[in-house]
Amino acid sequence: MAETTIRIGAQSPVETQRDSVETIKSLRDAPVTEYYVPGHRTCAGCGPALAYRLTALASGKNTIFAGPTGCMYVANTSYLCGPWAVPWIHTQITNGGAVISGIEAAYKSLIRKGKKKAAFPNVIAFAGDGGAADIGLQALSGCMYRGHDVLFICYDNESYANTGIQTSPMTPYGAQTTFTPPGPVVPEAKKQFPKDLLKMIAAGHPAVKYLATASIAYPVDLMNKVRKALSMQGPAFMHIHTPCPKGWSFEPWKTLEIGRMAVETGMWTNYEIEEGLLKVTQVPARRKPVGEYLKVQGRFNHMTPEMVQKMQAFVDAKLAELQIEVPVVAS
Ligand SMILES: Cc1ncc(C[n+]2csc(CCOP(=O)(O)OP(=O)(O)O)c2C)c(N)n1
Ligand code: SF4
Ligand SMILES: [Mg+2]
Repeated sequence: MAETTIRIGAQSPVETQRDSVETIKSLRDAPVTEYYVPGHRTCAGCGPALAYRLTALASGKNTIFAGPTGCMYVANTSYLCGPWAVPWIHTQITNGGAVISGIEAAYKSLIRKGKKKAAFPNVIAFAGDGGAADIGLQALSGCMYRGHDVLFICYDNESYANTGIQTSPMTPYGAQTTFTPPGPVVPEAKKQFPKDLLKMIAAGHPAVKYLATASIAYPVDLMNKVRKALSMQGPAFMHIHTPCPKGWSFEPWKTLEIGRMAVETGMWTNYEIEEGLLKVTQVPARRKPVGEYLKVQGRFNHMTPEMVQKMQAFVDAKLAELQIEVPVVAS
């Protein structure tokens, strides 16, 4: 009987270290070649579309995107047409993490066998909060746990936007969605506070060496974090705050202003965790009360002073956990 050899476990390593990329010092210094180009059908002022554009600018030509179902698939594509000037694949909303795992493993295998001479690519999943924190969480967790050399990005518009603005685990307390209308039974609309997705990934996935939050209102910081995530070997995770004018009910020209206000009020904090060390990357000189952020968005327009106070207490506790001690001062 002929002998069969089956190799189990570690195979010869494949060099996946990418060329080092320079830190971007200011927007003037940012790359100019676009890989997410005009022609899509997202709403005017769409925060997720801006996050995509900035991510693609930072990651450059040697990138493959996987897009779980959501606005960043549906509103970006029409028949045989999409805004990506790099390879892109649609995945089910459930399985962005599984698809990027497969792409990464296939490239490693082809390179190992000498069938692919090209440099190892940046493999990025660009999933909504539903596709990352809820329906797609299992595949995300599996991908991060196995240690694939990929970047998984959750663009957070705080709802299942594409199907009509339904609540997701990332929808803030107090927000109206089509599944959480305020009324006599549930006056606060959404009753729960959101999941802490980054903390979940950080706590339970030892292979992940780099995690970061970012905001489209701080584009240089966002692009540098994408580059840093891609320069690491192994899985990286980013959570990006992406205001959505349609779902949050604000005028489309206020997207950046809303993004900035989220950071200034403490509703969002930009930080990174590298090899277990947490560093806050934007500490506002003074904090605005959360009410200033809430009152400019129609989704919160039913909130009573007591509900706003409950939100303030939640934000204060979160910032205390991050050791941010900045006093709240009304403008
Ligand atoms: C298994 C499954 N359930 C439900 C849907 C319907 N669906 C398509 S897009 C979408 C919303 C996705 O929300 P999110 O991931 O947050 O992305 P967004 O639309 O907000 O950009 C839903 C529920 C689906 N395609 N597949
Ligand atoms: S609903 Fe929101 S996320 Fe979707 S395309 Fe419009 S602005 Fe963008
Ligand atoms: Mg969403």
